[in-house]
Order: sequence, then C-alpha cells, then structure tokens
Amino acid sequence: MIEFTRWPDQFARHYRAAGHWIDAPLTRGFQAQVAARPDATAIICGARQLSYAEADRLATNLAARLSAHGFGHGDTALVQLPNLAEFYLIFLALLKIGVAPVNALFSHRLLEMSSYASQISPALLIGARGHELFRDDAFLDRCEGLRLALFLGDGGPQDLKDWLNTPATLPADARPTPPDEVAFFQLSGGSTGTPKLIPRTHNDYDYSIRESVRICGFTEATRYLSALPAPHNFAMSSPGALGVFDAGGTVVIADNPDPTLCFPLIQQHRVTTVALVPPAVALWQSAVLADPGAGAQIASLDLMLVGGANFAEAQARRVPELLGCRLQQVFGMAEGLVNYTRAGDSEAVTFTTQGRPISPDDEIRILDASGAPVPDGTPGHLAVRGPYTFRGYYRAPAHNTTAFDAEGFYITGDIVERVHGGNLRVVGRVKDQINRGGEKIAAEEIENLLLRHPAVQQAALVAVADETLGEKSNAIIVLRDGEAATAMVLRRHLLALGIAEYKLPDRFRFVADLPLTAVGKIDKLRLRQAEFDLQQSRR
Ligand code: J2J
Repeated sequence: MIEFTRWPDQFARHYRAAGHWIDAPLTRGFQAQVAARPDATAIICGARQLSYAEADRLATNLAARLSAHGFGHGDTALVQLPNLAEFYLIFLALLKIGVAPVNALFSHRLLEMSSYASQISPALLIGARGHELFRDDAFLDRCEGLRLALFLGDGGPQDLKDWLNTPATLPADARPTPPDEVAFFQLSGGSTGTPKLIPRTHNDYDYSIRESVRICGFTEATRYLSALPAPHNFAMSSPGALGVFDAGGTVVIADNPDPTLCFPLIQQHRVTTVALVPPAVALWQSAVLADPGAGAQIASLDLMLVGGANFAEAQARRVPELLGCRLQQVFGMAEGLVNYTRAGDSEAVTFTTQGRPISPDDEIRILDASGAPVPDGTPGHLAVRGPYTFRGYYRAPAHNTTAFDAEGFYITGDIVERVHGGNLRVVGRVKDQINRGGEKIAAEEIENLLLRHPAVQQAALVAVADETLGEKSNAIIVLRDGEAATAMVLRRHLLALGIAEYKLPDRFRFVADLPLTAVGKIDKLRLRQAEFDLQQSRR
C-alpha cells in the first residue's frame, strides 16, 4: 500500500456515518452506467464516439494486460497525455487494478516530470511520442524501478493503442485499491521549490464528485465540453468528466478552450455544459461580440462553470447576457475544498461570490493574522478541514508542518471573506504563487532555477496585474557584480532546464538591489507593492 497521511479514526467514522464515504471505488459511477446504459455515448473525441460499454472494454483490455505483466496494488504510474479519450481510458484502467497514477499536464516538461518521477518512482510510464520529452527513451533512465513504458504514437511493441485494443480478460481477483487508500495523486499548484503531490483516496474524491453532480444538476442529458487540461482537478471532478460519467452523460473533448475550436464542437454535439477559467470566458465573450453568428453556434449551452482564478463581477454578469447560459462560480483546489454558487441563488451571490462549500462537514475557518476568527464580511486567512480535504502532501513532512495547523486544518493561503449567508468571496492570497489565468506558478520554484544561472545573484518572482490573464509573472533580478545577462538569456536558461512554458516569467526587470526584511530575506510584500505602484504609474 502507498503510505499517506490518513484522516484520524474519529473523522473517518463520522464521514462514514454521515454517508459521505460510501466505501466504493472511484470507478463506481462509471461502472454503474456501463451496467445500466451500455450503449449511451460516454466520450466524443474527434470523429470517435465511445459508448460506455466500448470505453469499458478498452479500459479493461489495458487493465488486463497490465495485470498479466504483474502490475497491481502498491504500483504507481506517471501518465502524460493531451486531451484525448485515452486519458480517461487509462485512468479507468489503472483504477481497475489498483495502480495509482500521477496525471501530469501536457505542458509539463523535463523538470516537472523528473520531479514527479523521483517522488513516486513509477513502475509504469505512459506518454505521447508527440511530446518533446518522449521523442526518444532518454527520460526512462530517470524513472528508477520503471518496468514498462507505453506511448501513444509509438507504432512498436510499446504502442498504447495496441494495449487498449487487443482483447484481454481481467483476472477475477483484480480490483481497485481499498476505498480508503490512495486512488491517485492530484497535482498541487504549489508555492514551494518542488511540485507537490496530493494523495486522493476513492472515498474522498468520489464524495466530492457525487455531491458536485448533485449541486450542478448533471444528468444523462449532460453533454460536457472538456476544454481545460484534462488532469486538472476542476476538469476531472468539479463535477468534471468523472462527474459526467457518474451521471451517465457525454464528455466532448476539446484540445483547448479556443472559441474557434470549441464553438463548432458545441454546435455539432449539442453541448449543454462547459467549465472554463476566466480568461477563456473573456475570449468566448469577445468571439460572440465580434460575430453575432457565434452566439447561435453555442445556443445549446445551458450552464457555464467558471473558476480557477479571480472572476470580475462585470465579466460574470455578462455570462448570461452574452453567452445565453447560466453561470455557476467554482472556487476549488486540488487539495480538496470545493465551493459552488447554486442554481436559484440571488444575483448578488451568483455574480459577486465564489459560492459555498459542498459539504455540511466542510469546516471553514477565516482567521486574522493572530489566528482569531474574523467577523463575516472581513477578509481573513482561509483554513479548512473536511471529508475530501487531504491531510498531508505526499512525502513532504517538513512542508506539512506549516501547511496544516495543529488540528489538521489545511492552511490554503487564500484570503477570503464570508458574505451573503456563508458564501465565500476570494479577495487575495498570501501564498507565494502567481495565478496566471488559472495556471499556478510557485514563485520559489522559478527563483531557485534563476539562481542557478551564474550571473544571477538574487531573484524574485512576483505577480503583476494583467488585463487578459488576471496576473502575469515578473522576475526581478539582481546580477552579480561585473556580470551581464538579458531577459532572453535567462529565458533560454529556464527553458534549457526544462520548465513548462507557462512558468516562464512574462517580464524581467533588472535592479541594483532588492528590499530585504529584518532577517535578511527578500521582502516580497514590499516588492509586490513596489511593482504594483510602478505598474500604476505607467498607466
Ligand atoms: C479565485 N481564485 C480561485 C476562484 C481557485 C475547481 C475549480 C478550481 C480549481 C483550482 C479546482 C478560484 N476565484 N473561483 O481544483 O476543483 C485559486 C485559489 C485556490 C487555487 C487552487 C477545482 N478557484 N482559485 O483552481 O489546485 O487560490 O484548483 O487556492 O489549480 O486557485 O488551484 P488549483
């Protein structure tokens, strides 16, 4: 079994007694639909339409062959695929035999993938030959204990499609890991030097999905456009593709949220529901404004879920106006807690808050700097404990001592206020992270990499406001005496180290010195304020 930080017994007992944890595997919802409505369409991907029975058959083929090769409980997998049907087939296959995957983003490169590999030592690697990292097999040497690698587009014995398509029978004793064990690892947006992993159990994740389905009213008639990166927690579970499978609806896959790609898909497949980050909503709104015909293309759209980053009230109000659908705001995190505005909420709640928690057992604390609760309407630090909020990052004991308080509350690093009868409004952040249009960048990770360049003496990454993305990243650099380096040189340095492109600083600024705190650390607060002031003065 995979070691992870469990919920204390009395909490587990309570979550079971309350009916939150039902001791079923994460495949439960999907398998129920396979049994009840085998011919219903589960996934549309390009020209392919997979029924529930067909998707199950392919996932079972892969699971069976992996099982025959000795894969099972205790094994982990590192998976990286673009938005394709195979992503879900593999996830289901691995769950069926109790192999726990990390599903990396397709934008991740050498550095992120190496970090995941060293944290989980995957026995299985699944990737796409189309990704730069897998043009050859060099990366395999970085995976200690690797027993098998399969690739999309391989064409040889390692061809993933071959493993999915060749009929095979699952042994009678193959089963998912027990419901209160790790089902898979979710990715943390992070604020530390290395990307952290979040163990998610069947019980906790399944609960968040079941309740999300109920809150968002997903049914067999739901046709959900999956246009965000498929492994992201929002796209997987809020209610996400797994929520669609639970309800028996159809997932329509898009590679990305570009309206020129998505609008025709919506029209062709009569899509009813979509989840987007705010910058994508802005793109969709502009597309409709620019071409009234575009509005007709998306006429089947009934519900838009928006989350992942700050969503301005004015833009929220324009969702029903311009896009002709209902809006539910979502404030979630891969670590657990998810909040939704609900159908039937007042306009004030729908347009100016990020909703309220899924569960009556989500314990929310909003605290001032001294740790005392703040009154409603006052911003404070959000801490949370509950039936689907994790209890510890994977193999990160030192970090866990500061990420949680003594009572097991996860300290989110978000600043929120409670308004309109228990709804939360996200007003800021103290974690050292840049939220670049929903994509999270841990400042420390990039600063450490910048410091590896010989010309760099000090480096600080801070967020600056951006009209399109909400935030962009700004690297502020002090060079060593007598050294020279340009933005281009440092950008190349970061790319050569192998970071995902979305983490590249949008701008570089070279300064003579950085403000320091009393203990000699870079004073990020002052720096952020200085950058903000600079930005204002340029307007
Ligand atoms: C402001 N900030 C938000 C929102 C997340 C559903 C939706 C989103 C995520 C997600 C998710 C925000 N307004 N509506 O996992 O299941 C910021 C907060 C939060 C961090 C989490 C889901 N919604 N945020 O975005 O793990 O700062 O999850 O702590 O990527 O995004 O990021 P992530």
